[in-house]
Amino acid sequence: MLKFYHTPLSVNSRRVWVMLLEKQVEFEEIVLSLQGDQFDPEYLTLNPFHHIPTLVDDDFTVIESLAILDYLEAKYPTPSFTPKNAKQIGTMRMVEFVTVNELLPTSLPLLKQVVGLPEDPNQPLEKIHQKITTIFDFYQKYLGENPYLVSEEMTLADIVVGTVIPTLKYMNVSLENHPQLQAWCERLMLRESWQKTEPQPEDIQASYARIKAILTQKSQ
Ligand SMILES: N[C@@H](CCC(=O)N[C@@H](CS)C(=O)NCC(=O)O)C(=O)O
Repeated sequence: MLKFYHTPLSVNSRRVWVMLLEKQVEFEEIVLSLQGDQFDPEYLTLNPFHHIPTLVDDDFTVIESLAILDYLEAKYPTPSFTPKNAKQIGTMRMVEFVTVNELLPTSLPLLKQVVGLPEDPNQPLEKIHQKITTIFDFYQKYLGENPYLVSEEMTLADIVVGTVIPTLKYMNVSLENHPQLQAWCERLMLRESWQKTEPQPEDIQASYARIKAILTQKSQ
């Protein structure tokens, strides 16, 4: 059976968790606290970068959440979350990479602030919010009046963006100027996979000290 090493509050984990539930595959869940257990020698043999998520499928180990999504998509093709059309595939990948390479790094200073780390004077809040608006405009351009971001059906792009955006409210990022994005997000959140993996506000708040410790270690 698949073994899924993860931490429920992590957005990097959640996209894989949602995918496993959407595919309805059986898996064993191994929860890491990230309070040192990610450095266990046994875990480091699976993931030398001491990160979650990690997926183990018998003798094959996959790290990096986007690679895990691709692996699951290839191994369990039904239901499919990859379009067939070249432009749609290109759009799906763009949206996935914009999320991990633009949205997550841009919102990191907001997370740092929420967990109580000092504000970086080189990254004023106004500029961060402007950049987030640019990213939301980008998503909304592809969403238009469609039910999903890149096609009539849900794709990996919806899973990747749709598991990050709901966490941004904890960083005071609002969707009020992006009503289509807001409606799309609310629709995704009605799905069982989103509801089962939705972090509880009290768990998020309780995790701030742990996130602060991880972010402090990273910047040293
Ligand atoms: N690019 C990786 C990022 C994984 C990642 O940064 N995971 C964080 C939690 S969100 C982690 O495991 N941090 C623990 C550590 O760095 O020791 C992916 O998408 O899987």
